[in-house]
Amino acid sequence: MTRALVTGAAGQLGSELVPALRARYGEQAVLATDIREISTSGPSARLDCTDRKAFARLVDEHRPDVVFHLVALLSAKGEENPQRAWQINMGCLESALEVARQAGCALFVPSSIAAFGPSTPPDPTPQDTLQRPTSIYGVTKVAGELLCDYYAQRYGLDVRGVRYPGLISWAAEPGGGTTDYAVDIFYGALQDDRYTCFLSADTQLDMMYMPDAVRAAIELMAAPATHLEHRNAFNVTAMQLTPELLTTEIRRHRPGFEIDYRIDPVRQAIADSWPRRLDDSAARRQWGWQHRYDLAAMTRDMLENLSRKLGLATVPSD
Ligand code: VAH
Repeated sequence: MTRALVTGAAGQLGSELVPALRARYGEQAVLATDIREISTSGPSARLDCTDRKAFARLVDEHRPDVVFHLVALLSAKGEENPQRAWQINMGCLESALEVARQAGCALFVPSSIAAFGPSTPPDPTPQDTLQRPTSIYGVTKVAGELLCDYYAQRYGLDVRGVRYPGLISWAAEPGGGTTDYAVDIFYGALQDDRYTCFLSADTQLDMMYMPDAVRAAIELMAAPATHLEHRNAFNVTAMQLTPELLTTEIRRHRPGFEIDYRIDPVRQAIADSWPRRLDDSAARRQWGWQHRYDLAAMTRDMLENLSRKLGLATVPSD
C-alpha cells in the first residue's frame, strides 16, 4: 500500500494530484501540505519546506513511501525577485532531498521546458541537449535536475522527474507562469467572450492538459526503476499550441469569441527562449508515457468543467 506526501498541494498541479493519489491509494494514505491553509477532506498540514525540521517531522509521522515535491516560484514570478526564487526553489528542494534521503522514501521533483534556453535546438528539442536557460526559474530547474541526479548517484535516492510543458487546468488557477495565458483565455472566453493575450499570436509552446500531467507523475513513480535511463528529467509533452490555434479551437464552441494582444515583454522573452516542440520519445520508450488529451479534447473538457465551476450555463459540446 503506497503512502504519499505532497508539498505545494494547494498549487495548480498539487490541487489535482492529491485527489488522484487518494483515489488510487486511499484518502488517509495521502498527506497534503502547503505553506497556505488547504481546504481538503483528507489529511493536510501547513508546511514551509525551508523548515527542514518541520518537513522531517511530518515525514516521520506520516511515513510516506513517496514524496511529491511541487513547491516552486514559476517563471514570471521568479523574474520579479530572482534571489527569492533561488532561495525558495533550491532551499525547498535541498530540504526535500535531505528529508527523503534520511527517511528512505522515493521523491518526485518536476522539472520544466524552462530548463532549456535560446541556444537549445527548439524543434524538436531532444531529451539530451544543451541547457542554458535565461530565466531564474529555468536556472533553478537545471540546477535541480543536476542535484537530483547527484542524490541518485551518490546516495542511491530513488528520485525521479519529468520536464513538464505548460499545464492547462480548470480546478485551481495558475500563478506567475508564462504559459498561464492558455488557462486565462478560457476564463475570458466564458466570462467576457473576449481575452487580451500577453503573448504574440504565433508564440508556439508545448502544452499538456492537467489529467495527463497528473497521470505522468503517478505512472513515472510506479515504473520499474531499472527501465529509467534518464530518471530525473524526462521530456513529456502532449500538444504544441499558439494563442492563434487555441482561439480557433475555442471559436468552434463560442463563435463570437474575440482576442486582442497586449504583449508583456518579460513573458514574451521567456516564451521565446523555450522550445517549440519537445521530443518525448525517451519517456514513451522507457516507461510507456502516452498523452490522452489533444487540443480538441482539452478545449471541450475545459469549457465544460470551467462553465460548471463558474456557475455558467454549460457550453454545448459538439
Ligand atoms: C510557467 N507554467 O509558465 C510554468 C511552466 C513550462 C512553464 O513551468 O512558468
